Amino acid sequence: MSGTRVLSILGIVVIATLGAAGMAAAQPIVGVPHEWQVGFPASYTPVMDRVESLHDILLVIITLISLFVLVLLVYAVWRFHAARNTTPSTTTHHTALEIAWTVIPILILVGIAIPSFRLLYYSDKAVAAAFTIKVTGLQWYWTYNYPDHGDFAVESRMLPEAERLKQKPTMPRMLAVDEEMVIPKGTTIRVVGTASGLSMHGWTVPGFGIKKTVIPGRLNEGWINVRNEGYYFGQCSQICGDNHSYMPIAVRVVSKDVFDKWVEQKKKSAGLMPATDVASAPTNR
Ligand SMILES: [Cu+2]
Repeated sequence: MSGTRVLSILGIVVIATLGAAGMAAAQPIVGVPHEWQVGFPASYTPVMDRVESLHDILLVIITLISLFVLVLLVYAVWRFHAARNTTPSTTTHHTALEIAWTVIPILILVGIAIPSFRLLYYSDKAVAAAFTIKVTGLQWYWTYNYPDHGDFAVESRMLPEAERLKQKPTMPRMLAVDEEMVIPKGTTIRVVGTASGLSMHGWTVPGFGIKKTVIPGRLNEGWINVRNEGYYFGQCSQICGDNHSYMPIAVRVVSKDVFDKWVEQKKKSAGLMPATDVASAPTNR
């Protein structure tokens, strides 16, 4: 093999390694709407998996009911047309039929309610959560507190278009924020939400299957466990006021190592000792 050939192969290897390292450092943009998208966004959490399965079951049930009603209507129009049915029936009551059309829909609704309530309670409370994040909706931005990591806070505001182009041009317009909520992948995280001020807000990330209305003076709970690293986006889903449409939700999911490093850095810049935990955190806050 000639010297130049070896050099060029080496060059390719170096470039490929650097490229891979660069890609590993930045998370891909995953949870965003796509053009011509129909139906649900892709699912990234166990809760959203179940939301999609429930939707699939319901779609079958409502399709069968709609087809059944359509067939009945078409049959009635054809069978009881004035020309075909010159002497109409004088029957006004049919007890068995009336019981059937009351009881069968009740059974269908109960059949739908059972998986629906099961899902509601599955998404409601985190089982064995690794830690908690407190989400606060303000007019008009979000703060994320990490009470199990010394209670530092992250303020998350939408980047105006000029700033986005300057700082984060690859991020989607109207969804990019100055600081994302950062979480580790594959970890169950309890999300408790409240609002400050007079407005309610809605902390909603469609791909996570979470939509928590956050209310001043109350704490609402949900949980997330995101499988893969990346950027995921959502929007406030309560009509909360003037700048309702300018308070996007951006979540950066990273590896556990990167998350730990990020936490250390946040603690330092918040003036917390690196070893601060819940037990030794200052109590005068
Ligand atoms: Cu809002």
